Amino acid sequence: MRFYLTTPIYYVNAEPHLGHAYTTILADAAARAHRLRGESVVFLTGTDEHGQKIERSARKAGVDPRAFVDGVAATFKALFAELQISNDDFIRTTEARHRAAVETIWRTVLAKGDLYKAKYEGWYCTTDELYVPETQLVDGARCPTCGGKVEWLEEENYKFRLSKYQQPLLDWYRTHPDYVVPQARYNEVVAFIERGLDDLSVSRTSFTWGIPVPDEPGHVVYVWFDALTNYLTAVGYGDPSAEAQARFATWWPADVHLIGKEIVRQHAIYWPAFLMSAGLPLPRRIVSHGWWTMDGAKMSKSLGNVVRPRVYVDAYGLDAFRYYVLREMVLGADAAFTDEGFHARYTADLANDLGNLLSRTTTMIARYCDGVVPAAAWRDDLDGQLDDVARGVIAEATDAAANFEFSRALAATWRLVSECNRYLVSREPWSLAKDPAARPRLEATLHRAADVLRVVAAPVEPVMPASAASMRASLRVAPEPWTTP
Ligand code: ME8
Repeated sequence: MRFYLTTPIYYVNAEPHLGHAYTTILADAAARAHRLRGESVVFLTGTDEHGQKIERSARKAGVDPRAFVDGVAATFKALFAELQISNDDFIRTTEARHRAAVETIWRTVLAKGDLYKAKYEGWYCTTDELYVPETQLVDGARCPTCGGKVEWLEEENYKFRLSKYQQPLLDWYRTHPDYVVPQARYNEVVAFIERGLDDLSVSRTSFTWGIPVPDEPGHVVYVWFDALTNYLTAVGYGDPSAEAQARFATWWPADVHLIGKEIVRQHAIYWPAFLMSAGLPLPRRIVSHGWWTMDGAKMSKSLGNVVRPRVYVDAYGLDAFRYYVLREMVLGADAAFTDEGFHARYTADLANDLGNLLSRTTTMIARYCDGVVPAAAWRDDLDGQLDDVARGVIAEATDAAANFEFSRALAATWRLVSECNRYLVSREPWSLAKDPAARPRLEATLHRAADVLRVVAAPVEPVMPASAASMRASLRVAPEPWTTP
């Protein structure tokens, strides 16, 4: 069993914010859950470092693009280390291995007859690095995706015969009804293809910060054609060594490309078409999530309305931050990040529900049982009910996590935490402890509470690895896989 999971590679025009942290934490939780199920995992993230936007940002900063991208890429790496992201690789599109991969796919697509020279005359959004058809402009001059001002572009390009892949893409989508998650995004993709696909410019000639088009001086590869190829590069594409070829055969196609909803079209239409042209298998699934908003607008580098993860990690701890973002955002929907929301979840879910259950259980085991979890030789209906809830919760959390729905997985898990707190309140082990005749009931009660915590530690682990470890340490139980009932 192998699982190859990717995040978008992030533009290095500015330092990372909550949005980048979120996608990467979500991917990290999924990667950890798959590893806990005994699968071998490649979890890839990285940075997208070419194109006009980056070149301009470097110029604005008064720095050479190479030095500029080195500096910003380092801030992404540093943040991901702080967030304890367990990525297996970090790709930068300015690396030699990536240039080799882009040259290889370019030559393959050219040999297929899918590239031709043409002149592009039209609108371009540099923020999104997208060609914008006149008909899609908002207010005659704004990008429909980011709302920023588009620019008029006239330059010689290579075009990719995207139109040729309209029917193959529709056929693919008809036979893969779960290809893009959630369903609403799938429907948008199919509708977009059905409206008709125009050929797409895939090289640029009015600036130089990019991968040179092979044998074609003056052209650099369009940044999206360059960036999407990163998913191939990381598993060995473009490297002729036997080791790399074997790696590519093992790991391609990717199991999941996890992305934000604004880049579904590039991943669900352009990328599969490039791969079909190159004769390569398509990734198995595209999972997209919604936006973090602030003051009603998408949090973005260009608007500057951003949350810096470090502020919350420093104030509340890393696990609380990871918990909040994964619990708060329902997959596919937007979510508002607020200080009040963060504080409320921190207090209610972590300190009160889970924190109390753990502290009262371990305190009583220490006080009444010399710190050793007792055996359970006694039970009644209340125990049976708790076991039923535990079984249902684990089944739901497992299913939800497999679908990147960590909010649902955590909500289910916390139902068990609350149920167990209620169980303790009904049983009153603190009163049972006063009556020697009630000893079997006391031991069974503490056993069961400890066992619920053991069970809860499994779905907690991918989200809050350190907390799961400390829960297990205080109960003296060994780490165990995700699916323990
Ligand atoms: O699009 N809420 O890079 P990018 C949630 N380089 N997620 C957010 C977010 C928000 N407000 N803002 C950003 C690019 N993200 C390209 C990708 S892939 C071959 C090339 C996250 O720096 C989300 O995952 O603009 C989104 O898709 C990604 O960052 C965009 O990052």
